[in-house]
Amino acid sequence: MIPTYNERSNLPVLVGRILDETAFSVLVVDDASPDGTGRIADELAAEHPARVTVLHRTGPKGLGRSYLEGMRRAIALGAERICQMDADLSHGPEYLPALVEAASRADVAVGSRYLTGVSVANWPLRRLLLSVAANRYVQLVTGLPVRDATSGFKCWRRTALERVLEQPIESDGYALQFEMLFHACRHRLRVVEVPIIFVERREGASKMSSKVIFEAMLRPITLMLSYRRPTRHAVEQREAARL
Ligand SMILES: Nc1nc2c(ncn2[C@@H]2O[C@H](COP(=O)(O)OP(=O)(O)OP(=O)(O)O)[C@@H](O)[C@H]2O)c(=O)[nH]1
Ligand SMILES: [Mg+2]
Repeated sequence: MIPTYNERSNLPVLVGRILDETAFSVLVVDDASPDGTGRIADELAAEHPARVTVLHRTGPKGLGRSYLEGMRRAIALGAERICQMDADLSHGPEYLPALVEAASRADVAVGSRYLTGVSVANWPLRRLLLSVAANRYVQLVTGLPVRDATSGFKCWRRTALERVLEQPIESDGYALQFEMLFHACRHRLRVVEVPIIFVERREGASKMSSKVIFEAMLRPITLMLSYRRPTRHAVEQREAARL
C-alpha cells in the first residue's frame, strides 16, 4: 500500500520495480494529487489490472486517513500480509520479501533505519538528528521497544492489523506510525525489526511540516495519559463486580 501526494515522477519507477522484482500487488492511495499522480496510477492499473489497484480518496485529505482507508481496502481485497511504504523511493522494494517473511514469524515487521547504527543515505545532519531525537523521545515516553518507531516501511499480518484498526487512532503524520505500534504492543502483538537502508528522496517535495512535528511531540504524552488510566469499559466491569 503506497500513499501518494504529488509523486508523479517517483510512482511509475517504484511500481515498475515492485512489479519486476517481486510477485506482490500494489494498492496506490492517492489524495487527488494536483500534479496528476492519480492519473498516472490509473494508467499503471490499466496496464497491469491483475496487480495494480488505485484508491482515489475524495473525503478530507491527510496521510493518516489515507493509511487507515488504504489498509482497510487492502484487507477487503483479501491480502494476508499488508506492506506500507512511501512512494518517494526512500523505501527500497528489494526489502519487501524480507519484511513479508519477518511478518510471517511475527505480527508486524518494521523496516528499521536504526538497527545497525544509522543506515540513512543523503539526509542532511539536521534531518537525521530530528529523526534520531524523535525516536529516542518516543521510546522514553511510551516505553515502545522499537528502535525505529517512526518508520513508514512496515509489513503487517492481516489479523494484527485488524486488531490495531479497531483502536481509536487519531494521529495523521509520523505519530501515526508509533501510535499503531503502541496499540500493537498493548495487545501483545509481536513486533520485529528488519534492517533497511533508507535513501532520501531525489524527486518531488517532502510533506513534513511543523504541524506534523508538533503532533509527534504531543502524541506520546497523550497516549501515555490515555492508557495509564483504566478504560471506561474496565471501570464499568469493576463497578459491576462490586455491586
Ligand atoms: N494520500 C496521501 N499521501 C501522502 C500525504 N502526505 C504525504 N503522502 C505520501 O506519504 C509518503 C511519505 O511522505 P513524505 O513527504 O516523503 O514524508 P516523509 O517521508 O515523512 O518525509 P521526508 O523524510 O521528508 O521524505 C509519500 O509517499 C507521500 O507522497 C497525504 O496527505 N495523503
Ligand atoms: Mg519521504
